[in-house]
Amino acid sequence: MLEKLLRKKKEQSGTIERTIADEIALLRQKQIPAHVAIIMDGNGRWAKKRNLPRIAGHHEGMKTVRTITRTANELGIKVLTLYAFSTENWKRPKLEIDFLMKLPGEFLTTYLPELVEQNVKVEMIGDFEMLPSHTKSAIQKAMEQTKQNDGLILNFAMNYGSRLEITEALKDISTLIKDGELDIEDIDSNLIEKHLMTSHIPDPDLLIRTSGEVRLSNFMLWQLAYAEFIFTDVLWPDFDEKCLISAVEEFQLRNRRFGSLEREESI
Ligand code: V07
Repeated sequence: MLEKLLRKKKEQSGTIERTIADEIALLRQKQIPAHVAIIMDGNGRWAKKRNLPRIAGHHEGMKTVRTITRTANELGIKVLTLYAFSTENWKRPKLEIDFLMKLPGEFLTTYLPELVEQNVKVEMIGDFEMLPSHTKSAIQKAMEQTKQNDGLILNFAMNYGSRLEITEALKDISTLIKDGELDIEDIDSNLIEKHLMTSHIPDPDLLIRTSGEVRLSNFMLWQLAYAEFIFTDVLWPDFDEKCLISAVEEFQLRNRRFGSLEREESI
C-alpha cells in the first residue's frame, strides 16, 4: 500500500523510477540474447585508482561475477560465458597467477550453494589439464554438483585461447581424415563447430567488454562471427545489474533494426 502511494507520488512529480525488477520484466517482453559472453577487463585499473594491489581488484571482480550471474539468470539468458583466465595470462607475475588460481575455489566455497539454489549449471571451456590441481578440483566439484541443473549455464573460459581451440579442432579433424573416418569433402562449418569446445552451446548473441579496451584478445573468434559487440568504459568491479540491463536494452534496439532480415543477409 505504502509502496503504491509512493509510486503515485513519484509519477505525479514526473520522476517515474523503475526498479530493477520492473526493468527486467520489461526487457523480458522482447528478445533476450540467449548467450552473452563477457571480457571482464579493468580489475587492475579499479585497484590502482584506489591505491590497492591488483589482486584486490581481481577479488572485487569476483563479487561482480556473482551479481551478474544472478541478473543474467533473472533476465532469462541461457548461457553466460565469462573470460576468467586466458592462455596469455600465464605471462603475469607468479604471485598474481597464484592468487587468480585460488579465486575459483573461493568463489565456489562462497557461492556454490546459491548457484545450486538458482538452478545454475557451471561449465568450463579451455585447457583444463594445465590448471593447478586445487583449481581443477574446485571446478570439477562445482560441475559435478550442478550437472543436473537446467537453468543458466555459467560457462567459465579458463586457460582459454581461441587460436588454441581452433588449432586443436584442426588436429582432431586431421586425425579423423588420416584414420579414414572422414573425407576432406566432409569439412564444413558445421563439422568445425562440432570440434570446438562450445559444440553444445549456441554462439554468443552479445559480446560485452568492460574497461574501454576495444579488442577481442583471442576470445571466441569463431563463435563471435555474428554477435553484437558492446564496449563500455565501466571497469569490471563497477559493472552492476544496471550495466547488464543497459547492455541488453542496447542489444534489443540494435536487433530491432534487423526487422525480418536474416542476420547473414543484412551486412
Ligand atoms: C576470476 C574475477 C573476475 C574478474 C576477472 C579476473 C579475476 C570467478 C572465477 C571462477 C572461475 C571458475 C569457476 C568459478 C569461478 C574466476 C579466475 C579469475 C581465474 F569454476 N572469478 N574469477 N577465475 N576473477
